[in-house]
Amino acid sequence: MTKILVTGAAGFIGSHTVDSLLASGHEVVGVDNFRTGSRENLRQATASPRFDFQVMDLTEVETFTGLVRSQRPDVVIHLAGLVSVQDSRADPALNVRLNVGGTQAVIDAVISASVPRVIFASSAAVYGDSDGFPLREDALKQPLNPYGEAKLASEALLAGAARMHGFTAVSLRYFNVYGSRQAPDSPYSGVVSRFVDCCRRNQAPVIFGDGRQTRDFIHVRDVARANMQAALLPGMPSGDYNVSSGQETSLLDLVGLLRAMQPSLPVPKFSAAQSGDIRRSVGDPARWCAVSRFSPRETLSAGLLELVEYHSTESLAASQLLPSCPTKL
Ligand code: UD2
Repeated sequence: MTKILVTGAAGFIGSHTVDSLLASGHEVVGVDNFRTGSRENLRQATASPRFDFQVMDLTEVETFTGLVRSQRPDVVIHLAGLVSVQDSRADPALNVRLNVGGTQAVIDAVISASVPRVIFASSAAVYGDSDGFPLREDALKQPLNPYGEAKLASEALLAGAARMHGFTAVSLRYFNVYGSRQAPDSPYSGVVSRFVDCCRRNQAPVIFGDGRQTRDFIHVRDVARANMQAALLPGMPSGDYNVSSGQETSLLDLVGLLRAMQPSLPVPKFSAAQSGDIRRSVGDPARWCAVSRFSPRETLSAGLLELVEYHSTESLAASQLLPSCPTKL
């Protein structure tokens, strides 16, 4: 049994990672400050006697180092951070404090507690306006926002510390992650969660731009499995790895898949393209596949169908619980 400390444990990717680790029989210490994560995401995990949870902010460096020193995990999976690209633009200093400062706090703690391995949640945002598709790890890195810059800086800090102090540092560059527990209700939510929510409401999805921009969608269970493999594989080499499906899907294709599942979904509306939007994104997963024998298990159509069905069952259950709408309040 391996003991793994997960930062950002109550978040979208964090909670799925915790669930996978517990299901495989490991001991997990979860840390989260609930800035964006929720207790609800940890409902399954908290039922396990092998799960310990601490409400904590990584930027309280001494407290966090104290926790890592007392728990002595075999691996730290560092997923905590400012997750919104828009927030990183609105408040670049907060982005540096949470996304670069948070990584430095993890580095300080693992050195102090002699933790032999760190897995870091990096992002396809490090490539930004790159070329040569599918993107390989050595592609040009030109982030288009402070979030991508902070991920790139964190990768460099971790790799440097790993070389100097002799631990293993693995940065996993997730592409567009989708799946359950991704909030659909913020203007900054991922496109899949927003469009699936449109299915639930039977409302027209709004496409920013012409819909020909592409993304590489990867299911959160595949990402959780990649995190677990990176944490547990014997002799895992330090380095940067794409965690991607290798499949390039346009937004028009995404809407087409959803309309095939739910023919009543209204045709999409089109709105102005978002500034700084990436035109093409698809990652080559070959490096990670070679190290881990990883191949994504979840196809986009099966993953979407599961989400659409999950949300329709949820809204049916909610409508049965709710009293009928009052005509006047
Ligand atoms: C995603 C991640 C970001 C970072 C980046 C890496 C999310 C929310 N963001 O940004 O954190 O990792 O990838 O490159 O996961 N769109 C619409 N209609 C909508 C919502 C979005 O047309 O209602 C478009 C949007 O303009 C973009 C595409 O859909 O062209 C994907 O948008 P996104 O916010 O899901 O993800 P992205 O790739 O901008």
